[in-house]
Formats: sequence, structure tokens, C-alpha cells
Amino acid sequence: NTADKLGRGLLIVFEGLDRAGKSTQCARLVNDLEKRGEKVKHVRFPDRTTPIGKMIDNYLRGESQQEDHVIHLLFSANRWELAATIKAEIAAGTTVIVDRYYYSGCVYSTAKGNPDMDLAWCRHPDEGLPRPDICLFLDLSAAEAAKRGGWGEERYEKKEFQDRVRKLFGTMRESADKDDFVVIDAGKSEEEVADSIKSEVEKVAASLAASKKPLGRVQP
Ligand code: NYM
Ligand code: MG
Repeated sequence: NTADKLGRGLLIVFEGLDRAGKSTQCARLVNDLEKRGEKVKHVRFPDRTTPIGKMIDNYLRGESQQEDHVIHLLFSANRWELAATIKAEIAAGTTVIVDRYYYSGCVYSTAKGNPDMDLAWCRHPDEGLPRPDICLFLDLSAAEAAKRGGWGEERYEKKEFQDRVRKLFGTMRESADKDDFVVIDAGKSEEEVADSIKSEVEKVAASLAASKKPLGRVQP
């Protein structure tokens, strides 16, 4: 298995718009890797269970207001509070699968259009976090996502906002973090998407096993 060949677990991140199928595909990959005898831990951000996560949850459900910088930093802090655990799990040979990470942190905050907060500003607080070995970007147009029964009631779940998010993800996929991303066509069937994900994960596991690359950090 991966841990024996590489000497550590993998850090695998799923990203994409709301309704792109991240949760479904995360669960499938966890299942699949477990069946193959890998140790796996499933994490999602925001992690709404911590005190900071509860503040984020209230904000997303529209029950509280937060200044744009403040909520941005809370999302980042919510990742930092789990960073040491993630590192320890990976060092112990567990593959950690993460539903949303700092890429969401950057694009959702930037999409608000606050003139003091561009992608670069938004990325700074996350510098130094464990760097994903791969970020599987589930690509779906906002129109397609809307067809999937529409969005929920949470903040950001509106077509106009999602269009901006999608554009900004595009920008991120062409900038500092571009080597992290693999784009998966999320418009295909659940089965087909799962198969593409499996083969991408096998590819990255094999190439890392060959290079014995240690877990990285999000670079400035
Ligand atoms: N979100 C998520 C952010 O605005 N910043 C972040 O750092 C993260 C991780 O939270 N619309 C947004 C994106 C989603 C919302 O996520 C809740 P989910 O995966 O729908 O629970
Ligand atoms: Mg959502």
C-alpha cells in the first residue's frame, strides 16, 4: 500500500463549486482506499464542530454577520487548528482526504469583491499549511450545478456568486498553485467521475512513491 511504498500517507484535496459532487466523491474515494487496505481519514473544511467552526456555521447560515477580513481569517484559523493533526496522521501512514481547503478559502473570500482583499491577500494566512499532494478539481458550470436541484439556503449559494467563484478558481489553477490541480469533468456520471479520480490518485501515488517526496508546505 501507499504508506509502505512512500513512508507516509497522501494529502488529497477535493475542490469545486457547491453542488459539484465533492462530498459524494470524497466518500467514494475513502471507501475505495479503505477496501484496498489503506488507512484513511476524511476531513472537511469548514470543520463546523470546533468553536471557530461554529462561528463559521452561524455566518454561513446567515445567523450572524462578520467583517470580510474577520470571517476570512476564521476560515483559515479553522484549517490551522487541524494542521498538526493532519501532519501527524500523514506521518503515521494515513491518507487524509480533505473536502475543500485553502483554495476555497481564497476564491470565496475574493469573490465578495472587497477592494482590500485580492487572491494574494487571501492566500497569505494559509501559507505554511500542509501542501496537498493533489487537488482534484471537480469542474462543473454554475448552470449545470443549478440544474442539480439548485443550491441550498446558505450564503454564497447564488448563481452570480458561483460564476465569480468559478472564474477565480480558474485564475488559481493558472497561478502559484497550478501544479497541485487536476481538473476532473464533474458533468459525467458519478461512476465515470469516480473512475477518473481513482486513476489520478493511483498516478500521483506511483509518482510520489518513485520520488519519495516528503509532505510539502503551502509556499509563499
Ligand atoms: N468556504 C469554505 C469559504 O468561504 N471559505 C473557506 O475557507 C471554505 C473552506 O463555505 N459555500 C465556503 C464555501 C461553501 C461554504 O462549505 C460551506 P460546504 O463544503 O458547502 O460545507
Ligand atoms: Mg455547500
